[in-house]
Amino acid sequence: MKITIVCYPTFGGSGVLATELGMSLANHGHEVHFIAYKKPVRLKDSDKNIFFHEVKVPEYPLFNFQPYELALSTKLVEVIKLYSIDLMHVHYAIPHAYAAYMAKKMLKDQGFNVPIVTTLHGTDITLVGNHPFYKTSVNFSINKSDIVTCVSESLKKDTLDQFEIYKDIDVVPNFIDISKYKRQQELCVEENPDSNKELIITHVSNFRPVKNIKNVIQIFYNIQEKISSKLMMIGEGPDKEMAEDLCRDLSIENKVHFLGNTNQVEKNLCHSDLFLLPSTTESFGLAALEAMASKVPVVSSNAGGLPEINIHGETGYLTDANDIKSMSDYAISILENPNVLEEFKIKAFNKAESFDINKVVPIYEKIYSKALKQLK
Ligand code: GMT
Repeated sequence: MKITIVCYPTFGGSGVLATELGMSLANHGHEVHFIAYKKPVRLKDSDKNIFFHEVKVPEYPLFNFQPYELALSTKLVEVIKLYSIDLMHVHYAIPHAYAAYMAKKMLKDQGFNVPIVTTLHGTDITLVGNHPFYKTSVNFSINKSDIVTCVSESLKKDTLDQFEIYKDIDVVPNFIDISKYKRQQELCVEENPDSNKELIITHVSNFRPVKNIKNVIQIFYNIQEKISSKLMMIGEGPDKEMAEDLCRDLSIENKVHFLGNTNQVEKNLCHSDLFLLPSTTESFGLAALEAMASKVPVVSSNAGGLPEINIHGETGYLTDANDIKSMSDYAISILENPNVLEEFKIKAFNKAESFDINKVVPIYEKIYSKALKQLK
């Protein structure tokens, strides 16, 4: 099959997932064409069957805002015709599903019939998409997609509650390549065989307000009072400076390391003992799943789809997003006893295995076949 994947090229979960999916489809022999405004950060150059097409939006003084959707739909039409593409898979409704619908209409006019699969990721529904400025268009483009998928049962419910959707929505969970994490764990043990080390707590995100970064720092503050530990903060984003200030105010700046963005999160996670994710909204929590695949238990909020991944009392614990005390107590209860920690690590990894890439990518392949069949 020849597939175009439209996604955000950034470190955010939707772009990461779309890139991993595309690379896996290419491994399965499909021809995959990524379309984005920049090369996706996780996309490897060397992969065969993979193409990248950049959407360029030239500056023009009349435009206060550059018309990205226009440039994207034009690029879709061009690529689909040039490479005889069978199907568009767009990740994140805004503005990708909207641009795909325009492309589909233009192509139809020229005698090409190309279906759209839209995957909803979270903030496109729960935060941005339902804003009155966008809602009508988001609702329209979801309904006009040939197949709609979303990444958790919780996001499906939110979508049906907040929009008027008359299409079926298939839940296809996010995934990880468990073999990659297993390999990394072996390397980590070789590099650092001494297990009597200071405990490492990790947080990975885009440091946006929904990630509740302030709580990550507060929870770590409580942990380090009882347990010798350090905190690794991975990512970049608007609340980073506030978090750095808070660390200084609490005099823990020497124990908190801000590492910036990374393309190889598994290398940091394999040395970690606990992952914190107190988000106020989280449709799935790919970062939590990546931690679990690295044998790291998760203390998280119970928001959105997190309870579908993180199992309370088994792979970690869940509380309300602002219940700093319970999160701190739960974290300490896992970390203070090496046997308990080991048990949580094993269960976290076992749960992550159920989200392995080999289980999930074939579901997308079936969905593509269904979308193509529906055309006939
Ligand atoms: O978490 C973010 O702010 C980034 C956002 C994105 O669109 O990349 O992540 C969303 O999609 C991920 C992949 O499906 C999910 O794992 C995240 O839970 C979801 N984020 C939110 O719902 C806040």
